[in-house]
Amino acid sequence: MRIDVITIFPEYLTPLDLSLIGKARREGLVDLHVHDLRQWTHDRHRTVDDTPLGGGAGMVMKPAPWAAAFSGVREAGHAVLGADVEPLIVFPNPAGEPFAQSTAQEWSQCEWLVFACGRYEGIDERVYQHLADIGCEVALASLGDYVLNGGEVAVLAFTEAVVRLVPGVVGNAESLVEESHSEGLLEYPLYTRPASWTDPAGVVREAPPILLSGDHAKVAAWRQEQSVARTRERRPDLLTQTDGDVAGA
Ligand code: JEK
Repeated sequence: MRIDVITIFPEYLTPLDLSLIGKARREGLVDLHVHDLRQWTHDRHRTVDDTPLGGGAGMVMKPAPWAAAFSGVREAGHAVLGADVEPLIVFPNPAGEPFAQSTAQEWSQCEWLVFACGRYEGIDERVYQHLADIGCEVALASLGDYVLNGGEVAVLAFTEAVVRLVPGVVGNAESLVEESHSEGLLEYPLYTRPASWTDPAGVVREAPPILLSGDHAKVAAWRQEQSVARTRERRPDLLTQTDGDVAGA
C-alpha cells in the first residue's frame, strides 16, 4: 500500500516513523511519503492561505498550491504504481463521515491513499470541485465530534487504524481474528501474572480463578459474558445498532 500525506506541518507526522507503522515501512509493506504543501508555492513567503471571500473570521487555504500538490503527488505515484492506478484522496474534515473500523477496513483494501491535511478554517471549495471534475475519488472523513486545529492528528489516527489491517503488519494474526470475533463489543477485562497481587494499599487482589482453570471453552464463555455486560453498561448504543448482530447480546 502507498500512502501520501500533504501538510504544512510535515513534522506533525513523525510518529509514523515509530513502532508498528515504522516497522511496516522498513519492511516495505507500506510506502509512506509526507509532503510539505509549501513546496508547491512560488511566492517569496510561500503563501498557502488568504482571507475568506465574503468576510468572516480566520483564513482559508488557497486553491492553487493544493491543485499543484495533487498533480505532483499523482505523477510521483503513477511513476511507481502505473498510470492506471488512482488514489483515494481523503480530506480530514469536521463535517466528514465519521471514521469507523468499517472505514479502516475499506481503506485497507486500497492500493493508494492520499491524505490532504487542511489548516486554518479549511480549504477553498473549488479544490473539491476540481478533483471531482478530473475524476478523482474523494472522501471527507471526521475523526469525531470535536474541533481540532487541522487534519494532521486525524491522519495519524486514520493511518494507524488502516495500516495495522494490511496483511503482515500485525505480526500476531491471532489478534486480528479475535478482533473480528469480538466486533461490535467492548474488550473483556485482562489479567497477567501474578495471579494474586497485593496492591500498594495492602489489599490482596486475585485474578478470576476461571482464568487459571485451563478450560479454554469456559474461559471463552466468561470473556464473552464480560464483553456483553461491559458493552451494556458503557456503550449500550453498540448493542442496538442493527448491523453486525452480536452473538450472546
Ligand atoms: C481538518 C482545518 C480546523 C476548525 C469551523 C467546525 C463546527 C465551525 C476547521 N474531527 C475533527 N475535528 N476537526 C477536524 C479538522 C479540523 C480542521 C481541518 C479537520 C482543517 N481545521 C477547523 C474549526 C472549523 N468549525 C466545527 C463549527 C473548521 C476533524 C477531522 N478529521
